[in-house]
Amino acid sequence: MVQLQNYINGLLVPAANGQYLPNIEPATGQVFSQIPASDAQDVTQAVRAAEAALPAWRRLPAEERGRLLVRIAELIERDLEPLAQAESQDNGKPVSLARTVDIPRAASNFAFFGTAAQHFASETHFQEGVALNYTVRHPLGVVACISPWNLPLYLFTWKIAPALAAGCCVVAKPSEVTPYTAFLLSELCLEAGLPAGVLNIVHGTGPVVGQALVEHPSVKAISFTGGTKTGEHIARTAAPMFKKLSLELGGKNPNLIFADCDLAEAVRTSLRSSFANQGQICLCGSRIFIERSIYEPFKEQFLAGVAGLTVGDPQAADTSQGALVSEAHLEKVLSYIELAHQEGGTLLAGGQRVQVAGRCAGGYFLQPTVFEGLAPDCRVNREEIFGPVVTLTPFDTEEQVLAWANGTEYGLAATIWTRDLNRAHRVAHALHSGIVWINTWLHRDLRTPFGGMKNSGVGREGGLEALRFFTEPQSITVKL
Ligand code: TXE
Repeated sequence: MVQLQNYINGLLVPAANGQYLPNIEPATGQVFSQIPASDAQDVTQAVRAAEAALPAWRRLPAEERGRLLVRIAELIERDLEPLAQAESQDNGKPVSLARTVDIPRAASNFAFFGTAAQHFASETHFQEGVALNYTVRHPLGVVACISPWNLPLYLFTWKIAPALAAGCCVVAKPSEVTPYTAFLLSELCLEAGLPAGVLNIVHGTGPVVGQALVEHPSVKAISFTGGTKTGEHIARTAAPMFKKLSLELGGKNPNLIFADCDLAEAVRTSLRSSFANQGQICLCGSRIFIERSIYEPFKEQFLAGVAGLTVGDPQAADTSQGALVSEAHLEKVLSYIELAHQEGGTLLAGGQRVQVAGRCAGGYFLQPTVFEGLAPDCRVNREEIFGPVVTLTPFDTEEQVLAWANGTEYGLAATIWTRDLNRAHRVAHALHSGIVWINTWLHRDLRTPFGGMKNSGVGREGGLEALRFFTEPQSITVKL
C-alpha cells in the first residue's frame, strides 16, 4: 500500500492529526494508496513555511528561479514512465494517454514558465518633457493552487509553475481523488533542490483543506480549476477578503460542423474531442451540431468510429477508453444517460456500464455514448456531464447554430469545421467562448490566453496572463 505524505517546508510529513484517507484505483475499484487527511493545522504550517521562504525566493534573479523550474521539468521527463503509470492507476485514464499527453505537458509547463520568467517585462509610459511612468510587477506573495482530478499533474503544474516563476511561494492542493503524481512531484522538487517552503503540497479533502486555504488571511490569490459550483463557493468566501481569483470552471462545448468541411477530418477529431480521457476534459465538445445536408454521412462515419473504440484496462496498449474517475462520477454520468432517455433522446451508441474481465472486474467503465433527437435547450444539452456522452443535432442556418451554441450558461471552448475562411472568422467572433478552434481541437500554444466566458470562469491562464495574475502591478511616476 503506497502511503503519500504532505510536502511542507521541504519535508515529506504525515498530516498533523496522523489520519489517512483511502485512495481508490478506478480501474479496479480497490484501495491502492492512502493520503494524509490533512486539516487546517497543516494548512497553517504550510502557509507559515511559504511566508518564511518568500523574501529569499522573490529576491532570487528570475534566471535562477527559472533554472530550478527547468530542472524540475527535466526530472519529470526522466521519470516519464513511472509518472504515466501512476497517473493512469490513480485516474483510470489509458497509460498511453498519460505517457503522450499528461506527463509531457507537465514537464512543458515547468520548462515554459521557467524560461518565460526571464522574458517577462513591465511597461513604461513616457510623457515627453513631463513625466516618466513605469510599472513594477511585484510577486503577490503566498498563493494557493487548487486543482481537479481529470488532468491531475497537467493542471497542477499549469498553476504552480507560473506562480513560482513570478516569485510567489505556493501552497498547493491536488484533488483528493487523484493525489498520487502530486506526491511524486514533491519528491522531484526535493531532488531538484527547490528551497524549503517555496512550494508546499497539502493533501486532503476540498471542504477541509481547500476551504482552510481559501479562508487563510495570508493567502493573497487563489488559482482554482474545478466544478462551477465549487468555484462559486470559493468566490463567495474569497471576495470579502479581496483575494485575487483565477477560476477555470466547467464547459458545455459545441462543435459546429458545416457542410463544406473536410468531413473525414471533422469526424476523426470530433471522436477525440468527444471521448478523449473518457470525455472528462473541460474542453471536450459534447454538443455536436451538424449542417443538415451532411448529417447522415457524419452520423454514419462517427458511429463507425465509436464502434472502433476499445473500453478496457487502462494499462493495455490497445485501450482507448479507460475507467471513469470514481463510482460517484460514474453514477452521475449514468444519471444523465437516464435523463437523456426521459427527455426523448434516441440512443445511437453505448449507454451501458461495461464489465471488464480479470483484474478490472470492479472498475468504473462506461461505453462511449451517443444520442440524437434531443432539443438544443434540454437539460442534457445545457448541463455539464463531464463523461463520454455526446449529442448529435442537425442545423439549417448559421444564425440558428450560433444561437444554440451560445445558448448555455457556459462559454469555455468551441470548434468550427468549415473551409470558408470568412465564415470561420465571422462565426468565431460571434461565439461566446473563451477558446475557439477552427478545423482542429485541443491545439495548445502555452503563450495563448486560456479560460472561459460566462459561468466557465474568471480570468485567463497561460503565457503572460498567468505571470500577470501572480503579480501586483505598481505604477511609479517621476516628474521630469
Ligand atoms: O470537483 P470539485 P468535483 C466538473 C465536472 C464534475 C464536477 C464536480 O462537471 O462532475 O465539476 O467535480 C477542491 N474549497 N469539473 O466535485 O469539487 C477539490 O478538493 C476549496 C470540471 O470533483 O470542484 C479539488 O481539489 N477547494 C473541471 C478541486 O476543488 C475545494 C474538472 C476540484 O474539485 C472545495 C473537475 C472548497 N470548499 C470537475 N471543495 C474542469 N473545469 O476541468 C472542493 N475543493
